[in-house]
Amino acid sequence: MSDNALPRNGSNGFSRRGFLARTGSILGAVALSAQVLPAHAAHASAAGAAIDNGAHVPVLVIGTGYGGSVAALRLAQAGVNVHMVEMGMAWDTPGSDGKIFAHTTNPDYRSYWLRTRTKAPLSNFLGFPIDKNVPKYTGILDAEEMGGIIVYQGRGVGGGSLVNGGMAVTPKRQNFSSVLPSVNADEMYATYYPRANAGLGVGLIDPAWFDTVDCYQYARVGRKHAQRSGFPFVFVPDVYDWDYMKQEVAGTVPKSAVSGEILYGNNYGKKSLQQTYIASAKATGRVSISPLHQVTSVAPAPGGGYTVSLNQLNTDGTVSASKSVTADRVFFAAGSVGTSKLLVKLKATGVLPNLNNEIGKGWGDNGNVMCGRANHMWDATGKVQASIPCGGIDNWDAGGAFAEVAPLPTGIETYASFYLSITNNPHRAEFSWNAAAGKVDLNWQTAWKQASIDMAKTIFDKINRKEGTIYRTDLFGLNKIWGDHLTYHPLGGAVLNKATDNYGRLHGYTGLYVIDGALIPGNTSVNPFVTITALAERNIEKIIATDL
Ligand code: FAE
Repeated sequence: MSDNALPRNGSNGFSRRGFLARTGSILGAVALSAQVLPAHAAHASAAGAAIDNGAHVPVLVIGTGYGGSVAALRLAQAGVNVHMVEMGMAWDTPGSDGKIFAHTTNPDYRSYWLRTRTKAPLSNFLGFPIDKNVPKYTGILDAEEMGGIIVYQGRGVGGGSLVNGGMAVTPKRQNFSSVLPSVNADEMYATYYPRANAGLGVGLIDPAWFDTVDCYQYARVGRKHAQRSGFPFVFVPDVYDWDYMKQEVAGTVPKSAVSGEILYGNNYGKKSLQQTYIASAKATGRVSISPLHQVTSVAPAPGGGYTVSLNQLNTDGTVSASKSVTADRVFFAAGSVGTSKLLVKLKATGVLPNLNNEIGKGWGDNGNVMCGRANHMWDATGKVQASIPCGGIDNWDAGGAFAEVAPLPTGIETYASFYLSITNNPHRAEFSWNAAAGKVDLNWQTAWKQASIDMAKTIFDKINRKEGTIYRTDLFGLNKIWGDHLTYHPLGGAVLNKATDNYGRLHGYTGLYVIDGALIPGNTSVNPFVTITALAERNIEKIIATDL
């Protein structure tokens, strides 16, 4: 979810009746049935014509998340025609309920990437499991199980911006040298972070409004507890349209954040990449997009450039057509996991043998770990909670943790405070080719999260001691305090200045580039997409100036 995750039910929050119905069904009184797919596949519509078999394009971008969208826009503005290939759907057509995206509380066929059962990040509520059966569909959120960790990723035109909470955080300047050691910080903070923030449409909540509005009571409780224990509480910028949220509260526009939409898409209010970089890229007339096309191979073409193999997907995940196209240049922007998996496979299977031995290395989870605290009755967190977090607790320098105060918008008063911490976890994993299974593995160990738990505890043990409160044990299973099984923030696998040069040019192959979260060595000290965007802005500027 935002960088949060909530079990809820009913389009206007987790109603008491809905909650009872759900727990009843979980207890066996009523079986949860799979929803039925609409007769005709909504959402499969393409943003323009799909690429033809045999086509040649000057630039092909694999993936439509942050890195890919920056590359497409800036190349197009420089006069280069770009084709973007995206394995997920276009997400531009309403379903039979009139909405493009399913509600958080009522996941349906739109919600998960080719799963038959939901895999909510926060799997339990009051100890009861909340997952349910859904039809297999090319839905918006991928809960990709990579050995010791579940990596949540957005699927569709806009990548992670479709599902995330929009928290748009620039790392503190003094931490930047550990985030991207080979990058000039002066340039980033003077030019590329401001450019990224402008391009993304980042804004800050009005602090006076924050102090009064019901839907941020949970965050005010979070602030009070942080400050009473001596921790700084900082407002966190977001790409959500704050004026729109005020109108939601006033009841003058359809509700999204205030009704708890998040994780499976926001129907209103959030400036995803579809509304920002991708809209600008399309407006140049030089960018076209093929949704439901998955890249399977990139190989040197006999006459120069690269041959790119694609599978066109049906909405049940089956392949409707295999295509082969050529491109003079290829940008890998399939996200940390997507780019790493492609490159590791292509190197190991001899398709791109000259890639260097750094491919697949330096992967981290941005130290993500979740927890909840049980408050006293006098510290109610509110029935209505805006799904967009707006503040965090900063104990990075002293304890290695930055904790978002996240919503738990169940629609009932839970007296719970919920947090997603980003921690300075030192562990890095490596992707490798598993020839027997024909797939790429990641050697992350669940036990490595203990470092993150210890860092998060520097905040929450102290708050619990001060407030006389305890951890919630009902959110991630029975008697389980820590959500240590997942990440929302995969980073690394083709690290800048190691697998690539200092601007993302892959070693070994002229005209192949990495331009997404795979470049960042495992941690950004805050939520990552502003840094991914700013780094892409920096790199594409250099590439346009020198390579084209
Ligand atoms: P990404 O946005 O993942 O885009 C990659 C795209 O490539 C995807 O659309 C894929 O479907 C596509 N793709 C992959 N493989 C292929 C292939 N073989 N062929 C064709 N297409 C392919 O990459 N970050 C923040 O900064 N703030 C937040 O509040 C926040 N909240 C989050 C909440 C959730 C639930 C999740 C899952 C993530 C959140 N993130 C947040 C993380 C953020 O969305 C993520 O770091 C970026 O989206 C990564 O950007 P990339 O450009 O690397």
